[in-house]
Amino acid sequence: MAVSDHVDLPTFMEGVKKRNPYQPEFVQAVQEVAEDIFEFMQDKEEYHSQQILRRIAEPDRVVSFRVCWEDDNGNIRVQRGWRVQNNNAIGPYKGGIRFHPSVTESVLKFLAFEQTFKNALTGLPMGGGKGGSNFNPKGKSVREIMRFCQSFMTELYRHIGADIDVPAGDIGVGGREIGFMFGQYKRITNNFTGVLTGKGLEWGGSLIRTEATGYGAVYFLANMLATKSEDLTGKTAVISGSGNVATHAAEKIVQLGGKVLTLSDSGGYIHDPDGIDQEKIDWVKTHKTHRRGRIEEYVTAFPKATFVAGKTPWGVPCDVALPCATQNELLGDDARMLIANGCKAVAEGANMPTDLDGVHVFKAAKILYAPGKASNAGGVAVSGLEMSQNSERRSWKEEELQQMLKDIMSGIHKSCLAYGDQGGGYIDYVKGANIAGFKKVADAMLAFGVV
Ligand code: NDP
Ligand code: 2IT
Repeated sequence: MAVSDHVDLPTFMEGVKKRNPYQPEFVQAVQEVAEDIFEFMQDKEEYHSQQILRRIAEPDRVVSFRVCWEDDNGNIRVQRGWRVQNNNAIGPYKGGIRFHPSVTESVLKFLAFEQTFKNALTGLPMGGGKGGSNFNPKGKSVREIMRFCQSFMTELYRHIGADIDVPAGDIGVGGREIGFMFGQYKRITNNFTGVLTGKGLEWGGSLIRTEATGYGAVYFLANMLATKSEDLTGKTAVISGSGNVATHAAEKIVQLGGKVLTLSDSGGYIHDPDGIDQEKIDWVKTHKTHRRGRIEEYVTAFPKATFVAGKTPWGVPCDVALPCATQNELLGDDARMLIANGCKAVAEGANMPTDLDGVHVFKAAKILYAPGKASNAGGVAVSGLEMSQNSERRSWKEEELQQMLKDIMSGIHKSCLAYGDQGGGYIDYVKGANIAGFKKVADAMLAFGVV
């Protein structure tokens, strides 16, 4: 018997913890997946003997580099940059770039690991990767952001390529930053290629990429509700975050007849009992994206709303909840509070917003609960469609893309049902997503042998 054979879950996790000291986010993400995969693998000898999960939980490579830039006062600033290339069994590495002071190797490793399963779920040929820097864009001038992005790309360019690794946006990286990075890539390589997604429409971007993550999360939520013969009409929604994902999730909830009660940022949350309608969402988009303002100022523009400093919005009673800000923003007690207040469904727009305690609470309560790797996959899915359009050197129509996004989200929902249906009307979407994503990557890895 090979030495690898049939270690149990606690022994496997001991090893992960030992090999990744001081990387709690990465260990957490692996634990959440391993809990389901160990059960699934029980009678599947080959996955064990070939150590497939052990190999997926060890990034293909982690590139770490120094990023020097000069601020507007002439000071030399030094940041850390990374690209984690987790797994390319089913396609080129693919995943966003995050600029936030909380970025560490652990955070990017968890995100690249999650991305591997998420990208597999989309049905498109994309492997998993993630990159970023501990650079804090808040309070920086546009020229400083540009210089930082250029410096970041001056190293990153040698590790990426349209058929190698295709980055995109994430927290702190939107269309403006993608523009600066694409400009620098093109300048260095003299190569106009689909090496980044989330590009502007004039230079290779795809329609609906900006909206896709938030819209996709709400399509997934609607798919879950439909299993109970329900829809979003008249439902109240609590949303965290006020960036790309949160504002587009809010927009789609409103379009489908729901009422959005909250949005938030790292300063706290706003609660608008009248509902955050399209006009108010447009105000938030302009305020947060163009004016780089704080959500707190919402109450000045819309005085019926209240602002609660330093808190997350999970105590506000609602029918559905969408955490769309960041990892570990919804803890076990928040999950218990949501359920006590009658929340029926949770769809994660962010990556790993719910901590392990919270995940277990949602599973035990058997509510409709979609993990980010399933419900926020719409963004990377449309990124995949942007890659296809770039390869074809053409742009598809908005209606075509809208339909493809809906179909992809329904396809992910079906995959979750295939592996997560527990009988008695309960679907464990976490289990369904983990197994469906794992199986596709694992079977490709088996085909390649020991590499
Ligand atoms: P944005 O930068 O557009 O917005 C991030 C939002 O989350 C802001 O409101 C921000 O508040 C808040 N936030 C960020 N970090 C923290 C923190 N540590 N504590 C509290 N609030 C925080 O990012 P996105 O909307 O693109 O990303 C949000 C989430 O969605 C992330 O988890 C990301 O990985 C995930 N995601 C994004 C996709 C995309 O296509 N963009 C695709 C799939 C997932 P503040 O302004 O105060 O910083
Ligand atoms: O977490 C994610 O899926 C993203 N930030 C989007 C990645 C992408 O390549 O579009």
